[in-house]
Amino acid sequence: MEQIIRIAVQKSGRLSDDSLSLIKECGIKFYNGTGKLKSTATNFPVEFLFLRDDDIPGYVADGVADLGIVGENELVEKDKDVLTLKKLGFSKCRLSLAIPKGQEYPGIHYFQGKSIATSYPKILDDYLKSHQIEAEIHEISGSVEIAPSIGLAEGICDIVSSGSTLLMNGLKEVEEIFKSEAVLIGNHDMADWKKAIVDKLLFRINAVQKGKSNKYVLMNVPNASISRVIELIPGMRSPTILPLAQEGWSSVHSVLSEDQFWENIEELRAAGAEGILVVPIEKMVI
Ligand code: PRT
Ligand code: ZN
Repeated sequence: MEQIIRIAVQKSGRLSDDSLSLIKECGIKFYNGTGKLKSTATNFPVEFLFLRDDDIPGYVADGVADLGIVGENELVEKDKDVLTLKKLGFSKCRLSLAIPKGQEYPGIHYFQGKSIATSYPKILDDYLKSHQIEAEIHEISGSVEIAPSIGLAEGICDIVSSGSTLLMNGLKEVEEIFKSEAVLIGNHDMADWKKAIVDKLLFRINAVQKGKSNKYVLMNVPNASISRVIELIPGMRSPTILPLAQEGWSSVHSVLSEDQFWENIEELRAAGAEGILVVPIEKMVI
């Protein structure tokens, strides 16, 4: 039998583009024709299943898929026994409680005895219990934000990203109850040969993620300032220093996180660095 693992990804929705981009950035090539439910990579032992996100935790728990990419909100709500292998840093959002904007909000006890509409009854129930609030949970599968205006519930618990959906529906966010981002999940009982493929994939994902959070920077520095500049941008092992054609100057190359770069930019300029270039890194293996 061909040794190949299966990854479940969302067929179409807010997770799918970033999931597929990550896989492509890992150098994995596959054909993703519209309407396809399955696709096999041409250069890595993996087959993709394109599914609704709601089904992904269950498919991975049952071993129909070995891995899956899903939002933490969906994972915790479905409460399936799977491994969380890696946070992926995209599809970030929060699950929040919201109420009509004209209402005063004195604190979480506002919800005592109230009705709340949500597609996430488990996460909401856990949250309310942990705050000793008894409320009536109305589970609905979509358009949660209209529930208060049609008299279905007094508040809602829904995913918020920019907040504009709440605003458009005359609601205000009052409690953030859960933070979510896309995660790579895995089946608990994978054979060793499958784990070896998963390790290779995780190695690639790490290289892509490190590359994204770091930048390659180049700058011209007067030789007298090189030691100060090295202190500011120490790099992976140490910066590369190349002489410029103009005497007394060098080109200093280093790798640093984008945050570190912005934190040190003023000091770099004060040390005499000029002609500073910041270049994206595709992959980074340390
Ligand atoms: O068809 P399928 O079941 O696969 O997809 P779906 O419709 O259930 O999910 P989808 O594609 O909408 O979202 C997939 C995952 O993306 C979610 O489970 C979250 O983990 C994540 N995510 C990130 C979001 C959002 N951002 C988001 N903004 N999921 C939903 N929304 C919706 C939210 O429900 C609300 O209606 O966007 C609206 C709020 O957005 P703002 O920007 O107006 O606040
Ligand atoms: Zn869904």
